[in-house]
Amino acid sequence: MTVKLTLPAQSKMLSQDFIYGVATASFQIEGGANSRLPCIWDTFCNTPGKVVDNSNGDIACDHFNNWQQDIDLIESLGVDAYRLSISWPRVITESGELNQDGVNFYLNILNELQRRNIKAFITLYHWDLPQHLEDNGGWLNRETAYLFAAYADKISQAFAGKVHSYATLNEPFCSAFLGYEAGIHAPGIVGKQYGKKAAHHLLLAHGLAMQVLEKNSPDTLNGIVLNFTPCYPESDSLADIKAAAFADDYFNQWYIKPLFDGEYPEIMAQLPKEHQPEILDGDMTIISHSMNFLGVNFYTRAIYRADADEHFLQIDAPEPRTDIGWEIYPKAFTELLLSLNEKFTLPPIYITENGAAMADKLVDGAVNDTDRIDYYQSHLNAVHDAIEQGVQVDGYFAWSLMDNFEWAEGYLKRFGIVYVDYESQLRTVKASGLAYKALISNR
Ligand code: GCO
Repeated sequence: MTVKLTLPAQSKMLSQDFIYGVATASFQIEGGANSRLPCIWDTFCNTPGKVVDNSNGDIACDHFNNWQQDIDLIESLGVDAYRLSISWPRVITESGELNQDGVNFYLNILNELQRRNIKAFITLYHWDLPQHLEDNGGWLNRETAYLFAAYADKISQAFAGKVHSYATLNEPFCSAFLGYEAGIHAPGIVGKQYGKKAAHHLLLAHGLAMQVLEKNSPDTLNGIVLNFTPCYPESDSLADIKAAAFADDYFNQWYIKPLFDGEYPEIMAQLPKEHQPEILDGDMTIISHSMNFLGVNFYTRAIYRADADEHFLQIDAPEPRTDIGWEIYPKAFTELLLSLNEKFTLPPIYITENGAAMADKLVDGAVNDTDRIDYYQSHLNAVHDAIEQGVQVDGYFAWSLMDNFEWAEGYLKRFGIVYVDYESQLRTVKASGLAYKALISNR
């Protein structure tokens, strides 16, 4: 039974400069929904059948009221950094002005973090688009990219001197594909003609915001957070290998290649015209603005086989799996980091999310989540292996600080290293949280 997290004695991940943190996102933890504008996730949650347990983000972990105690909790874990996202509908009014009450909510948090020497890693967009912008076309409307840059401009001025790092977007793949193509995330739009258009506007928003951050906040680490689900062929057949490569371009490379190479993957030419984004002159230059860091989120891999009708067919994830059904396959993490490092000229990488949903049980005031500790151990090892082979990784964030609203899964899947009782809002540090704390403090 694993109760400890360890790394080889010489590991760079045991140096004091390697940053360890915990991560959250505004809609998933805050609640306080009455004190901000509605966002697309409010609407999605209120549409029957969209969220498994019919829950919503009205209260969530009530971090809106419990934030002080939550910062005590973060400090108690001994982490170097806290990755949080800003709720756009909390800080910007419908007419595009700063909402000072909302800004103050975050300023209080940033001041407390600073006082305790915890670095703030801010994500400007973790999926909670103001609903009034969606009513105007959302990410299918190019204008949203410019409104995002205007928000980034105002908020980065308001936060001056209090932030260590800004990520423009969290996982544009999820916003674009899950939100505007598969329709399983807000705003729930379905159709292949939409996904890549939304993706282009998201990436444009990122590039425009990078220009703003470079001007307003030149001393912070500015970049983006991408998620990767590496694609593996089911067999050695050429057809399966091609299917996996196509899926990789469609789901993964689509979001990183424009950032570093200024172009979309070649498979774009194989997509029907009406599925392609509309790219204006100069867009790719804006999108490929240089960055100070790349955030990488990793949870699992996916396996594909060739398919006569579609370019690829994803097969069911083999065992072992986490409680959300995702295969546990840490080798893909090392291989991902190596392949990104080989394909692109990257700035330093931060692992901005990694973690596992497990079927936790609170027994006698404790959660003995040794399965999650095993997950963390094997994935920390995977990062260590990539570093040993030459990849520059400067930090690692556990997803998540605490159990929270897991999007379309509602509150049924627990990713925290801290357990949340949603009735009492009582937090209990799980065994994994204690192990993470010990790893960090033993450096
Ligand atoms: C993500 C998300 C998190 C999820 C986590 C588990 O960026 O995908 O940041 O919000 O909760 O990934 O699905």
